[in-house]
Amino acid sequence: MNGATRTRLEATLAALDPKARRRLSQRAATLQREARAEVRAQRRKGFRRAGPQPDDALHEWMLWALLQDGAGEPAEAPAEDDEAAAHEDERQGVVLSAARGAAEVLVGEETILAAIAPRLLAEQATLIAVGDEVTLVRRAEDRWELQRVAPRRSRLSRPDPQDPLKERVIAANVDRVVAVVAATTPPLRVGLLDRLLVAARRGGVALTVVVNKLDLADAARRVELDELLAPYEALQVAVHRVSASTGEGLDALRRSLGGALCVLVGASGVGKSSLLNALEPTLAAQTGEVSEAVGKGRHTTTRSTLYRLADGGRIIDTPGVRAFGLWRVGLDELNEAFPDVAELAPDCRYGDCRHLDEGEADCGVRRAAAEGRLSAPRLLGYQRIARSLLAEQG
Ligand SMILES: Nc1nc2c(ncn2[C@@H]2O[C@H](COP(=O)(O)OP(=O)(O)OP(=O)(O)O)[C@@H](O)[C@H]2O)c(=O)[nH]1
Ligand SMILES: [Mg+2]
Ligand SMILES: [Zn+2]
Repeated sequence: MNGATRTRLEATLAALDPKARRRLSQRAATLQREARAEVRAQRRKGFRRAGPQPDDALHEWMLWALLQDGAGEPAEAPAEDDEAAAHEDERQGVVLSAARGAAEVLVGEETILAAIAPRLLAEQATLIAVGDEVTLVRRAEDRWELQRVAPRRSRLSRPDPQDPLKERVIAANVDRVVAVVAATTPPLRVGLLDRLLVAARRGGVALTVVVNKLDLADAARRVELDELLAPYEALQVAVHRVSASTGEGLDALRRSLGGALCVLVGASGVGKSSLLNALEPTLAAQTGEVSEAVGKGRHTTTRSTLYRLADGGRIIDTPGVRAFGLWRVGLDELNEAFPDVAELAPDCRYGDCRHLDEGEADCGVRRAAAEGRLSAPRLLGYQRIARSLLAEQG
């Protein structure tokens, strides 16, 4: 929490009457106990939970409890006009796109460009994300300010590429992450799919895989793709094989996405924007040639944007990603995204086995891979992410 928030919380705490203070201190003690149990259950070295740590003073936990009650919010400036008028000048909407300091917000059928309240810019741990449900307040005839963000139901996040200690929310309140890969080029990297699966699960969102550019795949490549994708289908991840160019497979995809809010994610040049245009030909999102330049970081789509489809569905198109860092993911979350690996862990001799190398004797997971009961790419995929998580934890 920042200094201003802390000052407000301390003031609130100091103003409490003895009875309220006692109640708060009991609640804080409960929170602290729960946190201690949570950290114990993690049993991971270096695990840090959000908020105060179990060994922090009870005072910190009391401030934390107050923060949960919303006491950290600055008091709203008193309305200049009367209540009714103030309410007339408030609107609820959904963020279509956001840039530094301003957001395009869909309010009913109208798109409003609103300045983001300076308080939010300063205090929000993570900036406004596409898909956020927000409240706008009118500041002048033609000037709106984004004042509040509703709690997010789900999110797709990764560490901010510029500041890895900050969360970057790519899309908020989405129902489905659609991982787009290309049948031929750019090359399909299973590692990116694995990471998107972990991030989607972590954010409480279902994953769909779309293999685009099927028109470019010959029979042999199609068989290869089937083999690569079989483990995901076995995990109940929906896999669609489509071509934005010929329209093959698009009807089934459109049906399966239904009226959901989806976010398209994948490498640059796989055809995310082309897919969007193919699903809704009136949109004309900008697409680009796959060229040498792609490898040098040229992206056609440069800002995440939410588009509406005629059937009521909504799709967020995002700029291509090259790598996908994982936000607050530990081995437990990794296991959730690799249930085929995790279900073999009881066969390992040691309960804390990480299934990484020869140093870990009698590993049931590696044995299963050696005997062909677990596919080698799945084990490798698991190990790659597990190693990077352990390296991050230091
Ligand atoms: N043959 C073929 N080409 C496709 C298909 N879909 C897209 N393309 C081409 O692939 C190139 C890249 O498409 P985009 O839609 O711009 O890719 P993107 O994923 O949005 O790329 P970024 O915005 O940079 O992340 C364009 O030249 C498209 O014409 C397809 O189904 N078949
Ligand atoms: Mg694009
Ligand atoms: Zn093991």
